Amino acid sequence: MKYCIGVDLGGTTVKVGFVNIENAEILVSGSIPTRAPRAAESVATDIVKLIRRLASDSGYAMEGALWIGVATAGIVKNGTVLAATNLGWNNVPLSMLLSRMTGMQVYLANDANAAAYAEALFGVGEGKSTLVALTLGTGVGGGIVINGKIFDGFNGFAAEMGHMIINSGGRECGCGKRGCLEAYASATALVKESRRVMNLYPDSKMWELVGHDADKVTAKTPFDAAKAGDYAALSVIDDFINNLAYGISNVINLFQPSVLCIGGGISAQGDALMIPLRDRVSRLSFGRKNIRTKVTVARFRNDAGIIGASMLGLQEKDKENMSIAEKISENFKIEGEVVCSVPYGNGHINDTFLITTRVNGGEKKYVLQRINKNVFKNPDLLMKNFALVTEHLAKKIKATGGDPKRETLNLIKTFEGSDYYESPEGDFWRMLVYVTGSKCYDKVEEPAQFYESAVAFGNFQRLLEDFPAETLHETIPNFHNTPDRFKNLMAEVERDSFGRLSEVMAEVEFARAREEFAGTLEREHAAGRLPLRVTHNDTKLNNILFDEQTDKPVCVVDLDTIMPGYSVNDFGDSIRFGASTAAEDERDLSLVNFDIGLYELYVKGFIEGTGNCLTEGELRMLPVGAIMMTLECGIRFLTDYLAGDTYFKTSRPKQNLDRCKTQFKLVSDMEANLDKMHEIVNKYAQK
Ligand code: GN1
Ligand code: MG
Repeated sequence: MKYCIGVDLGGTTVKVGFVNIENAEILVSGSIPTRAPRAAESVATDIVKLIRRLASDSGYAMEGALWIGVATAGIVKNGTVLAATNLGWNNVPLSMLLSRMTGMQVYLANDANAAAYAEALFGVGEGKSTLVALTLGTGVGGGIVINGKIFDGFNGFAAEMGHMIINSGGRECGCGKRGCLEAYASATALVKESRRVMNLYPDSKMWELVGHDADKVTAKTPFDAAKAGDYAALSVIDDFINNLAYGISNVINLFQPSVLCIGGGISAQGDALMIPLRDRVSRLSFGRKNIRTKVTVARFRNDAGIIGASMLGLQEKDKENMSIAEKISENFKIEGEVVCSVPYGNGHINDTFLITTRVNGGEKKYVLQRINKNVFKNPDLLMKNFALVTEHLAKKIKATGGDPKRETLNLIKTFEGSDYYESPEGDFWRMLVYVTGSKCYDKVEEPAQFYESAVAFGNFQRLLEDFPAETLHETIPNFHNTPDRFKNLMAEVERDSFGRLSEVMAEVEFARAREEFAGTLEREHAAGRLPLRVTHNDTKLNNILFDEQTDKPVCVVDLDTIMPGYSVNDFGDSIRFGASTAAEDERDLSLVNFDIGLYELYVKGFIEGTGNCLTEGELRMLPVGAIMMTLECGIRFLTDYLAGDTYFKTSRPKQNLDRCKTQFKLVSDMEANLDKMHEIVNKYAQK
C-alpha cells in the first residue's frame, strides 16, 4: 500500500498521521502538545520522535512513506514558515529542517490551505479541481484550490478571506482594520454579538441557556435560543448569516469554485445555518440556475489538517503529469505552443487532459487522452475503429448540412501520420480537436437536456445504420453480455481476494436473485427478435457535449466501445445514468430514485431520434434494456469492488460499492414500475 505522513502543526497541538494515499484513510495517528513558543529545532525533533513512535507502534516504516507533508499555522512559502504568530516563528526553513532529520522529501503548506486541498481531493470536492474552504472558528480561515492546486498568491499570503472587508468603517477586527468578514462571521464574533444583544434584551432565552452567566455564551447559544423562537437570538443569527453570505458571495463572484465548503464548530448547525445561507448566497452571487457553486458543510473535521498535509506531495506529482502531457503533445500536429494542460472530464477509464496552445496571440484547445491499456487490450485496433467511425460520421454529417468539425470528434495525426502515439513507456495517446463552446453534464439539470440527449443518441445510432459492422474490432469482448458479467461476479465472490465479501452479501444476493433475468436479451436475440446493430454502448449523459449557448447536444463522444450491440442497451444505459435523481455514486440512497418523468422524455426522444426504425421486438424490450443495463452496471461495480478497485477509477474508499448500491436501488425502483414503463413505450411507439 502507498502511504504518506501528514503533520498538522498548530499553536497548541501537533498531530501526526500515516495516511493511505489512495483513499485518504488514516492508518495510525497520534499527537503531542506544541508547547509554543519554542525553537523550531526542538519542535521538529519532537515531530520526528512522534513519527518514529507511530512507525514502530504500527509497523508502517517511516522510510516506506512516499513523503512527509506539514500543514502549519502561519504564512508559508517555498518550504519556509515566513511568519506564524501562534508558534512565535519568523522565517523558519521548516521543510529543510525536517528533511535533514529524516532524509525524506518534505512539503509544507498553510493549514487552512491544506484543509482545502483535503476537501477538494477526498472530501466534499470529490476530486473536483476548484474548491474554496472557509473555516469559521476563532477567526475565519480560508483555503483556495484552483485547477487542483493550492493557490497562495506570489508571496504565500493569499486566501485570507477573513480579512475581506464587507463593511466600510465597520466593526473592529483583530488585524487592526475595520469591517473584516472575521469581525462578523467567526465564532468569536458571533459570541461577542450574542452578548451585546443579550445586554439589550434581559429576557432573552439566551440568558436562561447560559445560566445567566455571560461568560458561558458559545456560538451554539444563539442557534439554540433561535430554535426555541427567541426573538433576540433570531436577529443575531439573521445578521450573522447575512454577513457570512456577503463574504461568501464575494468569494464566489471571484472564483466560481465548483464547491465552497464551510468547516469549524458552527458548521455543525447544519440546516439551521445552511438553508438560509444558501438562499441568500444564491440571491447575492452571480451564477445561473443549476450551474451554481455548491455551498456545503466540509467533510473532514479534526483530521482535515493531517489529511491535507499528507496529500501535499500529490501537487508535485500533478506537475509531473502536466509535463508528461506537454511532452506527449509535441508528437502531434497541433497548432501553436502548449501553454497549459489540465486533467479534464469525469471518465472512469482513460486519462484525459485539456491542452491549451498559444497561436499568434490567440488560443487553441485540444483534448489529449491516454488510452487505458488495462481495459482496452488492443489500442491499435481500437484506434482503427475510431478513425473509421469518425470518418463515416463526418461524411454523413456533411451530407446533411451539419458541421463535421464540431458534430463529431476529429483526430489529430502524429508527425509520422499515425492516429495515435505510442510513447517509449508503451502508453497509447491520442489527440482530438476540442469542441469549442461545449460542456457536459453529470446529472440532468433541465428535463429538456435529457430529451435532447435521447434524440442525439437515437440519431447517432441512425447515422451508424449503414456502417459496415464487419470492419469493427470488438474492443471489449462480451461488453454488454450480462450473463457473462454475472459469471465474472461469481468468480470474484469465489475468490474474495480482498476479504470484502462479508460486507456485500446483500448486494451479491440481489444479483443472484436476477440470474435468470440476466439472460433475457440474449434469449430474445437467439429467438430472432432482437437484431444486432452498430451501437455506442456507453450512452451516459456525460458522453454528450452540449452547446454552451443553446444547451443543445453538439457531439457524441467516448467512441471506444462502438461495437455491434443491442439498441435497447444504448437506450437502457442512458436511463440508468440520466433518469436517476442522484449521482451514480451518491452515498445517501434515500436520494436515489428512478424518475419516471425523465424516463418518458427519453423514450419519446429516443424513438424520434432513431427515426422510428426500431422493430417491434426492440420496442418491447426497451424497459428490459433499462433494467438490464442498470443491473449489469451494478454487477460490474460490485465485481470491481471485490477485485480491489482495479477497473473503474475511484477517488475515495468504497466508491465502487456506493456506485453498485445506487444501481441496485434503481433496479428495484424500475422493477416496481415495469408496467408503467411498458405503457409509456406503447404510447410513443404508436405514433
Ligand atoms: C465507464 O469511460 P466512462 O466513464 O464514460 C464504462 C461504462 C460504464 C460507466 C459507468 C469502457 O464509462 O461501461 O457504464 O463507466 N466504460 C468502459 O459510469 O468500461
Ligand atoms: Mg466518458
